[in-house]
Amino acid sequence: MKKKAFITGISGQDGSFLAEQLLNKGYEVHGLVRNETNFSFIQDQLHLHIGNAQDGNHISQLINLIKPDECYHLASTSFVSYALDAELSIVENNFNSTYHLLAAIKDHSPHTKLYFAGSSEMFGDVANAPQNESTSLNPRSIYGISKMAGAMLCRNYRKQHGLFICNGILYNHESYRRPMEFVTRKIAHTLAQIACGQAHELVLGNLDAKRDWGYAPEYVDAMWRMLNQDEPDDYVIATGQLHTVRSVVKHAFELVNLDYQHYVKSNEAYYRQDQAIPLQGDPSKAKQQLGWQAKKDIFSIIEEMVEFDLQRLKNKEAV
Ligand code: GDR
Repeated sequence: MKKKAFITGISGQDGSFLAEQLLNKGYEVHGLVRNETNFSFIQDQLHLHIGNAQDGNHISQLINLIKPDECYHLASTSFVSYALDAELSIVENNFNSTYHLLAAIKDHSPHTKLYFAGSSEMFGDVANAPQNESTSLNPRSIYGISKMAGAMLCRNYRKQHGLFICNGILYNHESYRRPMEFVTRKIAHTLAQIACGQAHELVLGNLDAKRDWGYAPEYVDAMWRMLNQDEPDDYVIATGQLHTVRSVVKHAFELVNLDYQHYVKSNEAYYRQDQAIPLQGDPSKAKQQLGWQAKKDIFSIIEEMVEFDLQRLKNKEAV
């Protein structure tokens, strides 16, 4: 019999790559979507359910109906903001949906294995780099706080109810499917516009900010590997390499033979709070236990993203 997977957030960057990989592995793939918009060329192979991850009754019905072998909880507000007020909706979105899924699995489908999409933002203000699974959580954004709360709830359900739940602690992971608000896609998209004469400048925040960036399709493979171990556990998924925003921008502009210094401006409006010690992951546990290792570096990733956006503009396709 086909294995069944249920993905919340299936229309997002990670959800869509994961759905493709699971279909290729022969899974029956179900996904939760907010509305009936077309999002992917594989849509006709998927079982899509319209609804909201915060609707506890609906989630409970879906889990009871599908009884998936694997559930990937990717739906969340994913943009990191450091404004701590007026952001109750981020906590509600990211925490309540996790609670509803856990309760539904416990009550209706305890054999379901759950993947929770945690984030390096849960580490927040760190004392040391690189960080691993034992590093204390000290989030500094509402997003990080909401993810930490979700991950803690997952750990407790795993321990108290014996459910198979894994927390992935994922560092930044990019692709041409990244939405525009994230820095890599902002760079690729605006550069393509500049190269096609449709824009004249790229305004970014702190060019010296450092990140540990990897490739989204590889990171969703790590999610699947976690759920296909004998025992549930938590894993840091990262490249272990830090690069500055500046080095990525410079490389991107060189691809179209332009000097970034003539086009790129830095505006403090886009600055984030300073981070003395950067978020840099130590993926040794994932390598040892999952046989997983990041392959594509941020420079090849941005190349792919720039090529994609140039092609899209040339074909006059919508973003
Ligand atoms: P991040 O991703 O907040 O790390 O969260 P983002 O791409 O937004 O920022 C990466 C780094 O670039 C710097 N930066 C800018 N960022 C944006 N968005 N826009 C700019 O103009 C700009 N200029 C410089 C930022 O300061 C930051 O240092 C991502 C998300 O995917 C989260 O959901 C996920 O949990 C974490 O990664 C791990």
